[in-house]
Amino acid sequence: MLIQGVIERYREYLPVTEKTRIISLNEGSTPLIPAYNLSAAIHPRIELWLKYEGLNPTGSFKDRGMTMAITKAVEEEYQAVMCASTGNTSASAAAFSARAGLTCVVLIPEGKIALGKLSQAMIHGAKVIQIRGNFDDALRLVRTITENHRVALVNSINPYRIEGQKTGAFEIVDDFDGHAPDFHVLPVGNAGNITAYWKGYKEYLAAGKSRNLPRMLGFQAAGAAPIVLGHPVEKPKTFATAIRIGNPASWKTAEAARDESGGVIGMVTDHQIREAYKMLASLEGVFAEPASAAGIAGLIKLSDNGYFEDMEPVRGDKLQVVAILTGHGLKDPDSAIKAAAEPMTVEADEGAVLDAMGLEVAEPATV
Ligand code: AN7
Repeated sequence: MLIQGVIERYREYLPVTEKTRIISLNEGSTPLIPAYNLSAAIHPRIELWLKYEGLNPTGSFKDRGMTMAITKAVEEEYQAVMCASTGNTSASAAAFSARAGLTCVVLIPEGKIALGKLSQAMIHGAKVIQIRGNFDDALRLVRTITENHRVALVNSINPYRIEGQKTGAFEIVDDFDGHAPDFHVLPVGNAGNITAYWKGYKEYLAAGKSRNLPRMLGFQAAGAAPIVLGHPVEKPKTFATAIRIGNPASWKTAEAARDESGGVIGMVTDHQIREAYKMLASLEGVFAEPASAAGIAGLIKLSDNGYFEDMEPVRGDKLQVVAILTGHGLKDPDSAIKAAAEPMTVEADEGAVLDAMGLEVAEPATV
């Protein structure tokens, strides 16, 4: 079967009609990868799966919501769209807008978005405007401008974004042949994704496609943890720039996902995020961006605190956990280079290379 995007795959659950012109890059249908090594490193009773959203066309989960938002912007005859972004939303909006022939304007915090994301917004021809302020300032401006002008807002406060993103939950349940995992782990920034996944799980249960619901476990960076602290953070700080957000737009629905599911929204330090980021890459061969590793860091923290000790699996003898790896590691090469060991430089000489490899130069063979 030909690969298709999330609107075609799940059209009966989405607000489209036969007449809708679908703008798609064949997003979604991302792999659910078993993480044997990480599972063993975290807890003997945990069976961890990684949903690798970095393999979407623009390298992040944002494509699921953006195909829907841009499709509807075209249907509603907008000529231009606009978003605030810590990077991935802008990359996705720029790509889908290019495909649809729409003008795309992105507002980003100056100097605080990863190189890969900036390069995407630029090459797809978006009008990139850097502001001397943070994401929350940018979103405030975008809300005001799109209220007063005929420009579609494509941040996740646009309900079509949430509709598209909920398809991630459908895919997980479909991959597991009709059940949700015991726990669903993900990073939380503007809180659209946790809102969308919870909506998707509930809709699939109601439709009789899933037998159960997961507990939702969301994690913010400690320097940008408004939901955990219970108040907005004016100057959010973290090296995981994707989730450097101090006043999430979907705050209330994130709390509802946590409370209705019996889950947790916690926080992890930059050190814990960096360790999880390296573990993912070195133990599993999966390269995700720093923000994505916040979920894994949170899972490790909960496990270390004994959270899973009294938990009973829905089936089998393992606690099944799905972690959403929201963005590809190549989005942010600077962070990878800083976190990893420096490469060696030697003369172009066999002896020098063997020496660097820790091997000895072979003695000439004796007859
Ligand atoms: C890799 O691109 O907010 O809680 O403007 O890029 O749904 O916001 C990105 C967020 C997690 C948090 N992981 O998701 C943006 C933006 C990655 C991200 C999040 C983002 P939400």
